Amino acid sequence: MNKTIIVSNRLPLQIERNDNEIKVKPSVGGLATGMKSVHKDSNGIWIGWSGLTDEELNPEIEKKVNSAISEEQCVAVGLTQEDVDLYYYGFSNRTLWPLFHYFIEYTEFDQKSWESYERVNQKFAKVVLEQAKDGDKIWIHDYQLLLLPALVKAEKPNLSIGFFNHIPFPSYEIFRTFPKRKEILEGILGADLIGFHTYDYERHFLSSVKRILNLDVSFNKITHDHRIIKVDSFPMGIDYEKFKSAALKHNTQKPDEKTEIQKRLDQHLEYSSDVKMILSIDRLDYTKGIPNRIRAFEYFLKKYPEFQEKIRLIMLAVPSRSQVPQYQKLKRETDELVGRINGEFSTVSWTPIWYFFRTMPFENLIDLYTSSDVALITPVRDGMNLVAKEYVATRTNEDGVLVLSEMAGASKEMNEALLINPFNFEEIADTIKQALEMPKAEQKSRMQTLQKRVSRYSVEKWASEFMNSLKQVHNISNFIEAEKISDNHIQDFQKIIQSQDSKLMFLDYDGTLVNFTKKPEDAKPDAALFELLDRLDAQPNLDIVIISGRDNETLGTWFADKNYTLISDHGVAIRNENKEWQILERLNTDWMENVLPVLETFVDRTPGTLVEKKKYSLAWHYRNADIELAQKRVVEINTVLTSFISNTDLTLLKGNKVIEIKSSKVNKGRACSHVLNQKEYDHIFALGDDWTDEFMFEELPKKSHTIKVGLKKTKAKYYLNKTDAVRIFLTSLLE
Ligand code: GDG
Repeated sequence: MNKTIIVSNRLPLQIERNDNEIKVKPSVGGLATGMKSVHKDSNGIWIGWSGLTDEELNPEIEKKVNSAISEEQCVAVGLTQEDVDLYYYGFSNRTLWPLFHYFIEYTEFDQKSWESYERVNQKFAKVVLEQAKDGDKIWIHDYQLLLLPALVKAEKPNLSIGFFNHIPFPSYEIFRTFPKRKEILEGILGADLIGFHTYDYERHFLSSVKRILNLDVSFNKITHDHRIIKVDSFPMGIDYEKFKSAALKHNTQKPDEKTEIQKRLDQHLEYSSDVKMILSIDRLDYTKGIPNRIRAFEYFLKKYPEFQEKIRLIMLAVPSRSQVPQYQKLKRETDELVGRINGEFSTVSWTPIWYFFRTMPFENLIDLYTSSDVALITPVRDGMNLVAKEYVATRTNEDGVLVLSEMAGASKEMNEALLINPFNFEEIADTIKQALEMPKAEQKSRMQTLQKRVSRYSVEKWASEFMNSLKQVHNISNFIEAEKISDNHIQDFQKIIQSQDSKLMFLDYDGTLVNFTKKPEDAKPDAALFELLDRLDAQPNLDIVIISGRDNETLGTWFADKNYTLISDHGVAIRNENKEWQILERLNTDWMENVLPVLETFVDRTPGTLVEKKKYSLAWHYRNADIELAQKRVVEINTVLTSFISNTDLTLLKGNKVIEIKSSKVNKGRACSHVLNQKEYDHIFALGDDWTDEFMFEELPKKSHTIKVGLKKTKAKYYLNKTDAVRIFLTSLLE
C-alpha cells in the first residue's frame, strides 16, 4: 500500500530524557493536529529531527529514542550540534527567515552556513529515500527544507512530492538580492505541488521563477525539467473544535477550578464595569511587530487618556531563537519599552501592561483568549498567524474584537476583523478605541462571520485539500496524450532507420535541433549538429528535410554545401538537391508596411523585444524582455493585430516567445504535403517543438511518427522532454 511521508525540521514530539530513560510525548501543535489523519490513517511516517543532537546521544540512548519514536510512526534525522548551529540557527533563521519576512538588513549570508544547509538537506534526503517507495507521497514542510524536494525528485522521480511554505514568499525585488536565489528556486521546484498560505505569496514565487529561472509559467503551472508543477494557495486553519470546546468548558468553570492566572484576570475585570483587556500573543520575534504594538499602545493612552486605568494590555511573548543576536536585541528593546510605559503611566491600582515572557500551558492560553475584549495582533510580516484564528474560535459568546495587521496572511480571509497597517500608530490608536467602543451587535455580526469561515477551513480541511490536490497534480503529466518515447520505441525506430525502406524525416530547427539563444542569429548549427545530420543523411534511403521559420537566405547560407532538403519561412520556399530555391506559395507582402510600424511601437514600449523582418513574415521576439511585461504586451498585440488583420489572409502565430504575422496560405503542413506529393515513402518522421509544427503533425499521414519536443499539448503521437533530448534520440537511432 502506498503511504504518505511527512517531512519537517522537527518531529511532532517532545523527548524527555532522564539519565538513561526516555519518555516521548506527542506534540499537540496545529501542524501535528492537521496532519494527524494524513500521518496516522495512511500508515504514514513523519521524518524530522528529534530535538536531541548526535552529541547528546550514545548508541544505547539512540536505540531507545528510535524505538520510542517509531511507536509514534516517526523516523529521526540525526543532526550534530554544528548542524543545529549552522543550518538551523544559521542559514534558516539568520538568512532565510529575515529575507522572506522583508528584513533585508538582518539577512546575513555566510558560505559556511549555506554549506551546512545543503548538507543537512542531503541528510534529510537520505532518510526520505531510505523510507520512500515508488508511488508514495511526500509532503515536505517549510523553509528549513527548501532544497529537499529536488534532492528527492532527482533520485526517485516517481514519488509524488508536495511542498508547503509556512512563511511568506517575498516579492521578486527582495528575493533577487539573495546570492543563492537560483539554487533555492530549483530546490523547491523538485516538488510537484507547491503550496503557500496566500495568493500573494504564490504570485511572488511565480514571478521569481519566471524572472530568475526564465521558465514557462502558464497561470499557476510551471513547466520545468520535463514536468508540470502546480503552485497554489492553501490557507492553513486551526483545530477549531479543540479551541471551541476548551472555551465552552472554561466558561462553566466553578471558582475553585480556575487557574491562578484566571483569578488575577477576574480581579482586574471585576474592578469596574468599564474595565477592558487587550490581548497580544506571539513568539518574541521581530516579524511580529511587538515594539510597534507597544509604542502604538502608548500613543493610544496619550491620545485617549480617558482609557487610562481602565484598559490593560496583556502581552504574552514566548521565548524563541534566543541564540540569534537580533532576538536578544528585541528582548532588550521589549523589556525597556514595557518598563518605560509602565513606569510612566502606572498608578497604585493599575499597570497598563502585564507582560509575560514565557510559554504558557494550553489552559492559560484559553484563559487569556476568553477573558480579552480585544485581540491586538500587529505583525509587520506573518505567513498566516494562527493566534488570530484561535482567538476567534474561543469567542463562544460571539463577542470580542480582532484587530489584525494587514501584513498577516490571515488578514486575507478575515475581512471582518479591524485591519490595520502596523506602521501607522495613528490608525492603530484609533482602531483600538473603535474596538473598545464597538457595540455588542456589531461585535456579534463580525464574529459570527469570522467563526463561520475559520471553523469551515480547519487545519484538517487544509491538510486534506493539499493532499487531494497533490493526488491530482501527479496526474497532470497524463494531460499530454502523446506518449513519451521509450527504449522500445527507439529500438523500433532504429530498425526502420537502418532498413532499406524509403524514409523521410522532417526536422524543425529552432527549439528542436538547437536551443533558443538570446539573439536568433546566434543559433547557428554547430559542428556536432552537422556531423549528426550527415550521419543521418548517410542512412540508406533516408531523406532529411529541415523545415523552419527561418528565411531562405539564412538556411541557404548555413546549409550551403549540404544535400538535405530545406524548407524556409514556414513553408514558403523549398530547396532540393539542385540547391535552387523554388517558391511554393506566391505571396503578396504589401501588408508589411502597415503592420511593421505597429510592431515597432511595441518594441519601443517593451525593452528587450525586437522585430525580425523576414521575406514573407514579421516576427516580434520577446525572449529577452521582462516576462511579465511581455505577457501583458502579448495580450495587447493580439487585440491590436487581430482587428488589423481581419478580412485579410494574414494570421497570427504564437511561437516560443515570439509572435509571427504571416499569410495563412503558408504553413508547414502544406509544405510537407508538397514533399510527399513528389515521392512515396514507407516511413515518415517529424520532430518539432512549436505551434507552427502542429500544422505539420496534423497534415502528415496518420501512420507517421510525429514527435513533439517539450511538454505541451500536441497533435503529435510521441514526445521528447526537451531540446537537449533530441540529439540524444537521433544519435540513438544510428546505434
Ligand atoms: C509560523 C508562521 C504561520 C503561542 N504561545 C503559546 C502557544 N502558542 C501557539 C499559538 C499558535 C502558535 O503557537 C503560533 O502560531 P502562529 O501562526 O501565530 O506563528 P508562528 O509560530 O510564527 O508560525 C506563521 C504558522 O507558522 C503556521 O503555518 O501561521 O505565520 O510564522 O498555535 O497558540 N501555545 C501554548 N503556549 C504558549 O505560550 N500552549
